[in-house]
Amino acid sequence: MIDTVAGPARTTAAAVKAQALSLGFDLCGVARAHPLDPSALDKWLGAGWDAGLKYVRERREARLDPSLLLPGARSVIALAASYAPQPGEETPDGELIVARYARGRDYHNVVLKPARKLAAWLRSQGARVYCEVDTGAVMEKAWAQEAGLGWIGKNGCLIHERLGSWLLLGALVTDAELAPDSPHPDRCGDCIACMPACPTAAIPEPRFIDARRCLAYHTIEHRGPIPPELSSLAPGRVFGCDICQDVCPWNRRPRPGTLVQLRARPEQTALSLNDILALDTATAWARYEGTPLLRAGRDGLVRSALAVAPRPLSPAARELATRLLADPSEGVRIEARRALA
Ligand code: B12
Ligand code: SF4
Ligand code: SF4
Repeated sequence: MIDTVAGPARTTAAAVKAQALSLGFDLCGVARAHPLDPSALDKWLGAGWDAGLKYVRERREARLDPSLLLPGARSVIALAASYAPQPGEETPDGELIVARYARGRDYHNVVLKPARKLAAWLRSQGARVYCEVDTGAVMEKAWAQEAGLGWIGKNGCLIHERLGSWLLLGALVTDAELAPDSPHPDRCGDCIACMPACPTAAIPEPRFIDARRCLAYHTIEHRGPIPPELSSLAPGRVFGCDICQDVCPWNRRPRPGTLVQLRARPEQTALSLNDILALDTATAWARYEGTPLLRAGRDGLVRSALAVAPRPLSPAARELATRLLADPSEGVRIEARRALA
């Protein structure tokens, strides 16, 4: 593809990609900005699979049309940073398992920082840019597939042939006209390993996740008690869930990632149940500030720990849970009652 410069900006796709890689991203691709086919998002919302996540539903139109985020949008720059394990990395002992993406620094900041630097550089080249990571109204997986970074697997995650799906995504919308890459073909083939592996049957159809049944939703996004019929199906998954990615053949030997801040820290990988049951807000902040774990807050972590704690509780855990029957948080009180029942 010829890399041409058009519009107001003085840059090329090749220059943007070189800049993105120098900032620590593992992958960068370009798609032409256009309105997305609304059918998949509308099907997901219509079926109630969004579990009432307000931020997705409320910004439906902007999610589907990048020109509503940036008038005159011409290109979408898709970015990915890998958090694949380092060679020889092992999961330390602990009753509570943290999802892999949450074992390092908070990716919202780690990935947003270089994305903002890339946006600033593009602006210095005369382009206008919309820049958000994760929380913005951008369908990051759809753009990543269209920009050739990988394909959306049946487990609902974007997969790269050599990096697997241990990727965090970001996307910039810009008025710079950049030579687009070709969309990535699907490589799942006949495999369906992830679908029956999901313990809570949260993948009703290939590529669609029913957040109402997904442990990632319940342990990270949701406040309040977790339906016991779900939490009992994946003991120990205290923050997020990786089961549908762990079973994926493309994740068997992924190349390790570049950004050191995303590397797993042992103290954030497997947590001690008794430590979490004894957690107060000040300790939670001191221990987990700057990590994704604080997104659930002290109440969310303690609530999830009680919900997914392997049963029966040890005598020490029972004692701690008994104290939590009088906790100020209603979600914690309810889960403490259930754990002791
Ligand atoms: C809401 C949300 C969730 C929800 C819903 C998940 C989901 N798959 O939709 C919940 C809370 C359950 C969740 C869980 C997780 N999430 Co999340 N989540 C998001 C968020 C904020 C929006 C996703 C969204 O809009 N979903 C609605 C559906 C309809 O949209 P979509 O899946 O993108 O679908 C579009 C395309 O994929 C396409 N499409 C969909 N289906 C089909 C089918 C076919 C046949 C075709 C051709 C196209 C197609 O069309 C859709 C509309 O354009 C994104 C960030 C972002 N801004 O995009 C992160 C994001 C998807 N999450 C991420 C992560 C890391 C996770 C977890 C792995 C965390 C964890 N370990 O616990 C789990 C994974 C669960 C799973 N198996 O997907 C990463 C995924 C990285 C990757 N490799 O794909 C993202 C991109 C965040 C980021 N910035 O890196 N998440
Ligand atoms: S993250 Fe866990 S609960 Fe959610 S779809 Fe994957 S396996 Fe199922
Ligand atoms: S487990 Fe199989 S079907 Fe599921 S995402 Fe991986 S390759 Fe695709």
